[in-house]
Amino acid sequence: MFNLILFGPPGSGKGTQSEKLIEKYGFKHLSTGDILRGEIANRTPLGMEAKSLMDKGQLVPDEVVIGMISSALEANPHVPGFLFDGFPRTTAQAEALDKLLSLKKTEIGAVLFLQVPDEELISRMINRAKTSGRADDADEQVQRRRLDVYLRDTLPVAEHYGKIDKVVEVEGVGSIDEIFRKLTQEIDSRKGV
Ligand code: B4P
Repeated sequence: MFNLILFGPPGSGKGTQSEKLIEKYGFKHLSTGDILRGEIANRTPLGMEAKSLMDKGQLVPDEVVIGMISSALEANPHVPGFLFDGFPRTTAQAEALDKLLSLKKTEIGAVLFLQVPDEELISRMINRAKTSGRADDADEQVQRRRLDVYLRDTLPVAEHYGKIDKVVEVEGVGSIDEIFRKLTQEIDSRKGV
């Protein structure tokens, strides 16, 4: 089993690249953002709680997302690997993920870290707002808050995995295919393809 974290700031292209990676490698895609937006669309109590936080650019509580990931791991015992997209977003989430994977006798193979400058991130979110209908994309103040939350709460996750030499920085600016090629090179060299 080879498990991957696609890591990077909001709007860095994690969702975009995940779609291509799951098609190529057959990973089970676990996007906490997508799962939460599904809960919102279904108007579940969890979705309603998450929406008010997400619309403000804040993170959903750790115990909620850890519970979602734990259930998803249980529900998928026979997959070639998991692709975590948008998770972990805090050190507490990373520590919980490590424990959950070790119970399954597996671990994170690599953390691919998409590098994109702030101004490019803002411009991508503004563009995505035109089609996504996402409240967290539409307002520049919320976009800036998401970047602040990322720097404060999420960047330490890269330090967590850096200590065990799992982080690989990948340039996230350029064409989607070019970035995909770089990601697949890194995966293939680690999977031993
Ligand atoms: P997410 O759904 O994870 O979304 P994201 O970080 O905004 O975007 P992503 O990096 O996937 O960018 P995309 O490919 O779409 O999070 C949303 C919210 O959910 C969070 O703010 C938080 O509130 C909550 N949440 C999620 N997970 C959580 C967790 N674990 N804990 C707590 N809260 C959590 O790309 C962005 C845009 O750029 C797209 O329009 C795309 O077309 C474009 N693009 C992509 N690649 C490009 C390229 N190479 N060049 C130009 N444009 C490109």
